[in-house]
Amino acid sequence: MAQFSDIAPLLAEQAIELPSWAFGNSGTRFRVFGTPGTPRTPQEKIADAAQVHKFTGLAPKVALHIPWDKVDDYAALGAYANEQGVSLGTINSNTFQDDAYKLGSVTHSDPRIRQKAIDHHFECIDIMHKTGSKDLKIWLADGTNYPGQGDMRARQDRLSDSLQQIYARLGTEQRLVLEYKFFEPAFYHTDVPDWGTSYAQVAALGERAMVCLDTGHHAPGTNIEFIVMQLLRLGKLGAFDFNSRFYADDDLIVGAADPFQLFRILFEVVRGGGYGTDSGVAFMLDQCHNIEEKIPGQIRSVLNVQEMTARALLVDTDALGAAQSAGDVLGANSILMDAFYTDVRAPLAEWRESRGLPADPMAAFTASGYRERISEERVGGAQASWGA
Ligand code: AOS
Ligand code: ZN
Ligand code: ZN
Repeated sequence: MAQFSDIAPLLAEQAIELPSWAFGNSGTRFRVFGTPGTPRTPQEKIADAAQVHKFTGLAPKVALHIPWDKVDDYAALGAYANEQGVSLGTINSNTFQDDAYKLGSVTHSDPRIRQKAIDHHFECIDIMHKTGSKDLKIWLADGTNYPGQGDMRARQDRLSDSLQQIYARLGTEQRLVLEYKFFEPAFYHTDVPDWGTSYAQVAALGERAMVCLDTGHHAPGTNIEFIVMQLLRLGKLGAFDFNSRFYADDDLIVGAADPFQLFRILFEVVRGGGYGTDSGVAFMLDQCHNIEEKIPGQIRSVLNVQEMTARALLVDTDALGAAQSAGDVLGANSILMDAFYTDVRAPLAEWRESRGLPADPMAAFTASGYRERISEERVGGAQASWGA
């Protein structure tokens, strides 16, 4: 197995983008629970996200969601983020909260509604120019609930046409990443249900259109690391939305439900050249914290990704390759498992200290008094929820 000292420099290349919506109140359709100190504005969400970076050094960017993070002056918002020690990242569009989109957005049969959805993406691209964002992330709620309700083929054709118009509007440094999800909110068919559909759509657009893989968006039992391998092989893995799931799209803390799966995914990321500053794969979290505190929840999440990345980097790939070539089934498996079972928490604590970061980010955040300060300061005004 590789030594921790061998992989330490690589760990410095890790950057995990945080979703602004993780800092707002969240819940299920049964109840949204409030937390003292919850942000009321996009600025307060960014300030909270900056705490995660301050204590972990892992999360230099914050992804925004339009219109949840709508402001008058995006350049000023970007400057504010920089003052807090972070910068603005991916812009997420939203075509799922407007009555007009009940039967679809960019796939809608009514040209006026389709245009409204396309125009929303144009607005997102205008914002990206002001925030300096590279990626436009599109997740669509489009689909149908009953067989016969819609013409699936025509909807796919309209999707293709809409995406072409959006893609054509991007600046030369900007990318479109198309997220897939197998069901919900539509229950019979979804217009972008799987990686194959997303791949087919983005491949038709061009080089700067990529697939976004949300780890919670697959049927139980899906071999997600196979999809990671395939998309990297095809040069089309643009971004991750990391989270974990026990049942459906649970949006729980990444690595909480199945750390081994996270390890397997990250091993394929490393194996396929998807790790590191120049890899072109954006690591993002897409989580909601319903009952746990949000800033500690995000700290736990980025540390989980870091721990599994370190373990994935520790795999002795030469020995693994040799075992695979020799047909040594159990030997190959045990080489992978050796790395997975390596506890990297102590060396990572040392690694953090060597970089001027706290050995225990969670304890350092608790000791900082930030939680108490925002609980006192942020009274009045409406707390941000998962939406606005
Ligand atoms: C929805 O299920 C998708 O995961 C989206 O990426 C995201 O959660 C939503 O757009 C909120 O930003
Ligand atoms: Zn997502
Ligand atoms: Zn989701």
